[in-house]
Amino acid sequence: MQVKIITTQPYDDQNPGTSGLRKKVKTFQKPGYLENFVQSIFDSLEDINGKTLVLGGDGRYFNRQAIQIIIQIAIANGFGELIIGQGGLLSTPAASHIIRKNNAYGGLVLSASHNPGGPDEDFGIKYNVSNGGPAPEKYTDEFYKRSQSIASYKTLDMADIDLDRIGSQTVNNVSITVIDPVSDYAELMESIFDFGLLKNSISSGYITLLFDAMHAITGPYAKRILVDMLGASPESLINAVPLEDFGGHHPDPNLAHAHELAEVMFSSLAPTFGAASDGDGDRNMITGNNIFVTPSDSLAIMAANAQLIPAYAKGLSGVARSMPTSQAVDRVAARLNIPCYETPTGWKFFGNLLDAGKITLCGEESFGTGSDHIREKDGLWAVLFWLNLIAAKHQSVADIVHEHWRIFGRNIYCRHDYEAVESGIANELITHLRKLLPTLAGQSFGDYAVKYADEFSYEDSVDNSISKNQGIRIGFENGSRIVFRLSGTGTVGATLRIYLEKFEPDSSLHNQDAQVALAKLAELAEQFCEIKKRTGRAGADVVT
Ligand code: VG1
Ligand code: CO
Repeated sequence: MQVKIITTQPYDDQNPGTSGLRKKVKTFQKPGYLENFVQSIFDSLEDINGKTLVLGGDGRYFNRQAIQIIIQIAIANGFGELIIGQGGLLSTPAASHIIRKNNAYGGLVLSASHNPGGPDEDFGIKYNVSNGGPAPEKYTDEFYKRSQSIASYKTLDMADIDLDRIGSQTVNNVSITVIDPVSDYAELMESIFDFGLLKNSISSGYITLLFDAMHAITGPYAKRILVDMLGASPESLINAVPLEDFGGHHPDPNLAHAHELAEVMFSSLAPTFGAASDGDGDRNMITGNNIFVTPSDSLAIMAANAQLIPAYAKGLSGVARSMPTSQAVDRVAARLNIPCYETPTGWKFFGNLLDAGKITLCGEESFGTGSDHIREKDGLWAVLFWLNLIAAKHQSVADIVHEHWRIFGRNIYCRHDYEAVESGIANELITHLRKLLPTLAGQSFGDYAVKYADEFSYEDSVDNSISKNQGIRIGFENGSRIVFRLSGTGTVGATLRIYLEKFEPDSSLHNQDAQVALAKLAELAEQFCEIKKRTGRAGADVVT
């Protein structure tokens, strides 16, 4: 088949955000839009000739069409092998593992994660490098630069590949293999956790569970691992059939969007453990009978108990968290006498630390936790980690959390999101905060004396790259913090995230409601940024 060179015009908005390029499906369907971005990626990469590329997505609307388009561009650009998840499906963590396992050159993951799907909703594409992790900024900057001057892309006229049939075929000397999307990942999970113990705890009835796949990618993964391998009842899974529009919901595992799960977990019918995962399977929400575990606490608890999990029995080399994530894990690291790194938001910043063996576990407040087993956050891994902890400690989720707070104190934490704010208003707000910062140092607001007020800048300790303007933070003498950031994953206007954190050492105060405990900080946040005043809104759209 003849390679065709198609003339194209650049689009000016192909700048990848926190996790790849995310836009409305309608944008991706504009002539040459997807093609331009994929070609810009391939143009930016060196020596792709004959190399292996992994392809898969979260199954959202436009996934199948996009995979066929990418297959043609990849063949035309000289890749030697394509490995594709059956049905065009791969969870983000499975894609990361498959890249690593096959020593692939890289992979393209099609997902807009927790954003809704459907013809009028979101689509996304992300390039992962050979370590299985999201491309670092030096790559994404290059992709963007290339997209601004692209004049043509390469493709082929070829029949669609049958994505549903597992097996290999050769097209234009390129080997194309459709693989089962679950098997390799399930095998990896079995090598990390004590499946024997988990099976016994489930069959004896000590652990009962409910997993909400939110009609997204983890349905088939959860069925294979939790039901087929570990013996949980099929009723343990809800919304387990992946749908192109996620049933019309946001596949976002938090108490607001995973409300079906939340209702059961906060009722008399609650099983011992409940969890949910997002569109592409990299996020997790952990709950127990009448308790919700904040992602920041989850990371800290995992770190404190990791030695109970077979793969981490030898201990942790270090831990890392994104800047807005609560400092609960810092306390654990100090106790374990291991390093704790603070990185900007986005999993790509953990890659170098993981590759260098500087950290074993890492996480973000946005329902993401993971380890050195792959280079993405991993929803089902977190679920299995918690199940393994419950089984090994023979404690309920609530007991594990309360015990942790007794030992380390509680970092009371909450995030307020104001979504789809008009971009002009959001930018003015940030400019206003930037001007305010130098005036805050040394000021006191009731019990809150400002210790520092700055904009987070990160220097990677492995390659010394510097990332500036990674969030505005105001820290107080009593350990409390307020952080402000604009989201880099939204597709409409701007989303302002306000992160509030307060340390509470006194165990008699550990059971207070987070919103009550953080009320004063929320008031200060409004005083500083004036989001309600500027937008006329009564409050945040989502509180997690
Ligand atoms: C959000 C989260 C961030 C996460 C990113 C991708 O980014 O805050 O922690 O890494 O989503 O997660 P932002 O820029 O909107 O705050 V996922 O599950 O969308 O791949
Ligand atoms: Co995700």
